[in-house]
Amino acid sequence: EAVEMERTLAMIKPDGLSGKYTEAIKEVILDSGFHIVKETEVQLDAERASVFYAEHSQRSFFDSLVKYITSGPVLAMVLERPDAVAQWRTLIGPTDAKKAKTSHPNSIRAMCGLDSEKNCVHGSDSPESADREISFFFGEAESVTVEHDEL
Ligand code: DGI
Repeated sequence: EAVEMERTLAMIKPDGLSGKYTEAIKEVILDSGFHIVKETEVQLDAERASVFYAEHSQRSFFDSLVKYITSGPVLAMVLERPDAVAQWRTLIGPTDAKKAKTSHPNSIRAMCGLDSEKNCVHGSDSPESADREISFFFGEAESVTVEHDEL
C-alpha cells in the first residue's frame, strides 16, 4: 500500500534562533515523525521578506513584520511526512503565541513565541503555499507530493 508523503516549509524566525530554541524545535519535529529533507540558514533583506509575505502587504502590521523577520537570520526547513502541511500547522499552534500559552500549551509557539508577531516559527498554510515557499528558499521547483511504497 502506498503512503502519500507531503512536504511543507517550516521556518524558525529570528527570535527562535537567537533564543537558541533550534534544537528543542528540531526534537519536536523528529519526534513527530517528520523527516528534515533540507535546511538553510539565511538573512533575509527587506525586499526578499516583502516577497515572502506579499499576501500581507496591505495589512497594518506589514512594515513591522518585515522589520522583525529581517532582524536576524532565519532557519528554513523542508519537512516531509504524510499530511505534513496540516500536521505542522497543528504542532506550531495559533498565530498569537500569547494566546497559545493558554489554549495550546504543548504547541511550539507556546514554547518559544512571545505574541501575535514574534511567534517564533512559520508553517505553510496549504500545499500550494508550501510549493511556493520551498521554491523561495531552495530555488528549484519542488513536487509537494511524492509517492513512497510501503513494504
Ligand atoms: O500563518 P500564521 O503565521 O499563523 O499567520 P498569518 O499568515 O495570519 O500571518 C503571518 C504573520 O504575520 C504571523 O506569523 C505574524 C504576523 N501577524 C499576523 N497577524 C498579526 C501579525 N503581526 C502583528 N503585529 N499583528 C497581527 O495581528
